[in-house]
Amino acid sequence: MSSISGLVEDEISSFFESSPPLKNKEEVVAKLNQFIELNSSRQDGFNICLTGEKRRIVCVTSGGTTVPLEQRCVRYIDNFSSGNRGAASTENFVKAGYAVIFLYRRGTCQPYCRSLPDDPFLECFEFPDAKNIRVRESHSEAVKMAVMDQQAAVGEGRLLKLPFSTIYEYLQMLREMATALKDVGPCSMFYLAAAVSDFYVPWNSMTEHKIQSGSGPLDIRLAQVPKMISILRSNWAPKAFCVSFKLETDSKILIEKATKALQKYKVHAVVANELSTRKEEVVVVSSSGNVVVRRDSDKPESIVEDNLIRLIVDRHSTYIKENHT
Ligand code: PAZ
Repeated sequence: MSSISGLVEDEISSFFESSPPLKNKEEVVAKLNQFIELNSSRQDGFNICLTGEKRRIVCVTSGGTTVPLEQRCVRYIDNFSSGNRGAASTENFVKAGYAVIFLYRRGTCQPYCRSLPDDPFLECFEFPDAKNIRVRESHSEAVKMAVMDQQAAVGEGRLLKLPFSTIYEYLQMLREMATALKDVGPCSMFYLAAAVSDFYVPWNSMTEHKIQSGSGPLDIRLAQVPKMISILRSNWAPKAFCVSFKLETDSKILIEKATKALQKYKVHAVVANELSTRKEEVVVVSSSGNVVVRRDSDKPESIVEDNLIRLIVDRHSTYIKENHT
């Protein structure tokens, strides 16, 4: 694996050095280590395991990062992502036998909750009398399935959920995660579906207090966020299988941009998707060619992630076979 240039490394170091430290770092690291230890000691013979292979662990990132404009943040720039892709992919990875670290933006879509209404508490429950609360008949099946599936995944130690909001939190957590997963080697995977800010206001050039509106139009200079995929691949977790995502709104440039990302960051696959059709189809771009993956349109319940994760799991199996020592 070729290492990244000194310039990129300097940019990455200065990003982290100037970031506000993660508030709950010890807690995050402890949860991560406990989860990884539990799962990498398991050889539970689930259907995709190779002989002697440990349980696979995937880190799924989901939702958009925010860029604060003030240190005591009132305003921020956001990145579009509902978190649907990450949540649906997590469910499919758990079903395929993986342990999933779900790194998600606070408030975005959660695994097993896709069939629930937007405001489940207010819409799913009713009070037959002052002392009791119960699920409305119309939602009982969806609530039962959501609760059972989530409790099973967490109970079996297959799902760890860690929230972020800002670009600073996301990248620090990603680094902790990659470092913690380093020894899991080829059985680990990064599935980077989060929509990560490309531009940000460096913490030390950010105003502390709320920007005042009295002084006319606002000029803000945004710095470029260093691309962390390169250091993830070369230093943090070089043996992990790595899938990144490329979102475009102009379908004419999508495949070209995804192909460039594949070559530049040396990931194993790039999932290319166009904003308006992302729930119908994606293209998996890799060195073995481009594969269009579609939702089964003849099955109303089908989602594109069912077929996407099947393909990614297959590719990961091949990668493990080729890299297993
Ligand atoms: O979260 P969602 O289901 O609304 O959308 C998923 C997505 C488009 C954010 C994801 O598939 C993706 O492409 N993420 C990477 C975005 C980027 O290029 O930064």
